[in-house]
Amino acid sequence: MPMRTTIEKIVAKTLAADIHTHLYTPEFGPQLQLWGIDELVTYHYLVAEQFRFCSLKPEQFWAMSKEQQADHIWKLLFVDRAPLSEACRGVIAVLKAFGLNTSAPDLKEARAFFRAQDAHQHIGNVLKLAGLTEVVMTNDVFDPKEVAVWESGVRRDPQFHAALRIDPLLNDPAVGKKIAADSGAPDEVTAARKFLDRWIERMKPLYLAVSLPPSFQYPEDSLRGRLLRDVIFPTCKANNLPFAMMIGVRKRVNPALVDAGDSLGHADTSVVERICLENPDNRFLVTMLSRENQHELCVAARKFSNLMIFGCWWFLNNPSITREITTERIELLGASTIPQHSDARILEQLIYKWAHTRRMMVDVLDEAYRALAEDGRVATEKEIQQDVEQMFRGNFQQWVGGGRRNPVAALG
Ligand code: HDL
Ligand code: ZN
Repeated sequence: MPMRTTIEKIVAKTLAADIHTHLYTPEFGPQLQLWGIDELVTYHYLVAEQFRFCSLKPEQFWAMSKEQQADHIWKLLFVDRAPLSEACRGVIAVLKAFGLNTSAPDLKEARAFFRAQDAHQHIGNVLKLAGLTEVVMTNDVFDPKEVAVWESGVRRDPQFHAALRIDPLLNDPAVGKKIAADSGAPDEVTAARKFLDRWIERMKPLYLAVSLPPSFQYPEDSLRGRLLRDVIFPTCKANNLPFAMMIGVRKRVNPALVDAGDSLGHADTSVVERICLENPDNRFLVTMLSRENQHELCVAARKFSNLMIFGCWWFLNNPSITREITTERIELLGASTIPQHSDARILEQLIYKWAHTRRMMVDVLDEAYRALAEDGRVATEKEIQQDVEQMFRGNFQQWVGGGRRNPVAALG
């Protein structure tokens, strides 16, 4: 069997763990658990794109209902022109996966289809179509809507793991002060530790996570610097939890676009190296938003085995760039990284985000194994399977399961 055919077969059938999404189970309610065609077509990536083709002002767009927004975007980006962008192609791929008309003049058929789905059964269908064993949520304990669900004692779905996201605590000094004031603790550090311990106990997260600006520095004479040093790193170590840092986002460069208004910047990768060096017993998951930072991150991961790099985040999740990043990761790090996460906000996005990832992985792996063969060693089917399993699931399972890599037999 030709090498490429073997790779295609293995990549297609190997299930993946999606380590970063914004998805929820139905128990979290319709404001948090997003699915269906109106949510797909009003994804904030498409909200940003539609402003490029019309003269609507943001306030006019936001004044429309969700369905009116979806009808407007569908006509502008999918009917009046070819849906050419990655985010547009994604919606088309989802419609095709469910056998719906990808050239429909309106959303009537799609709306009827999604409305006819049973929420829980639909989740199972989508995970199967996407080739996933599980997903990790992004649980914002500073969102009153989400806090209310946790306090109601939400039923935990074994395929939807929790991740404790703490952006406000680290990026807004007022939040640390408020936690201290509310808890009556003597200072922000003590209060923050108690706050996190309580949420870790309740949520049982697989990791703690934060997104950080390009200007992020450490050590830093700031509340964030003190919280990282005196609370986050010790808390993660004490609970044997990885800490995920997603670095490089510049929030709301155009506030009027809301979630569609964020941008990126080049960050200082030496900060990641310093944090890994100073916290050898902590495990870190890191991704960065600037394409140039991704190459620097590959080199950092060669220096620190407590650094697991993951995903082609956000503006990097486009085939032209994911191919470059995944190739340089394999060239510098072999199969020891987590190539992709979906970042899906709407359930059915899993289908296209993972289909596009698998399409890219086949090309990249085919090139890598061909080069290996030309250099004199033909990888066996078993070795290819082992590499794909490790990248799709094994590396993450090791990382959240304690980080032991191929435990070395105890030295005699
Ligand atoms: O901070 C994050 O987790 C980002 O992924 C943002 O949610 C961003 O808006 C996004 O959806 N990116 O894909
Ligand atoms: Zn995200």
